[in-house]
Amino acid sequence: MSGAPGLGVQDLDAIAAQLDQACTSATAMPQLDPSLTLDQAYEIQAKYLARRHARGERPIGIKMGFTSRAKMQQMGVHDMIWGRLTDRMLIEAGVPLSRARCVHPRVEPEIAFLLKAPLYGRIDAMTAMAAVAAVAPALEIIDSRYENFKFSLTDVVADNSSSSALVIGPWATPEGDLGNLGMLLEIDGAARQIGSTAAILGHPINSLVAAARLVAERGERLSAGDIVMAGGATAAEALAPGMYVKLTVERLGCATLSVAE
Ligand code: OOG
Ligand code: MG
Repeated sequence: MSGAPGLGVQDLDAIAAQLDQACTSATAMPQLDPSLTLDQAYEIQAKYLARRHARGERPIGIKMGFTSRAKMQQMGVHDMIWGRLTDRMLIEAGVPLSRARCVHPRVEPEIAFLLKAPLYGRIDAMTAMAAVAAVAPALEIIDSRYENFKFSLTDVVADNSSSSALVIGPWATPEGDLGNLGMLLEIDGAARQIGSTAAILGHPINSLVAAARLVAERGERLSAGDIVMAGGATAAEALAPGMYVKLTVERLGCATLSVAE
């Protein structure tokens, strides 16, 4: 048993299996029991990912969520969260996203960090930056497994923070200040979101600082070779078949995605 009365290990396993099933079958499910604690939600997330790892998926890092005001406002959740990334989520350049494999996918503009050293616990921004091997423009495809993309903090954490897929643009060694780079998200050639890396906790490195602290709270660590997604800088945009998405980040270049049926 762990956490709140009434929800035992069995239940957490069952919820993890239900989320896994919702994801693999691309079918929305109802929100979870509101009495779940945040600890239990992260436990469900770990159990859900353990199922995916048992099927051969490899961990590649983590994603941060709700690191910008725009994202908090869009979803009505005001606490930072994190989720686990696997190699199956990576979309190679030129490979389309299959809409049919998602419940109701959305895309958001992000920055990805690639680590060259482990990070753990309370660190400062200088330490975090020294552990960064490369940065890249990145698109995150989020796909809540809950009906109508509606969730509470514990719901979304259990659902691996809506992780679905990601596209990473060209990696570059970090040069100059990353703190206020323009970000333009276009869909089919029309500007849909315009922002700045400054929207991510004032500076995207602060998201890496927070990531090191938040994973340590769960007894985990970031390792060399890990990818850390800093979180959406703007609100997310709904995806439909036929769309072509392009993110341009000042000085870092582009990440693109096309959506198939
Ligand atoms: C939850 C995931 C949030 C971000 O970048 O803020 C997130 C969601 O919005 O469904 O990925
Ligand atoms: Mg995101």
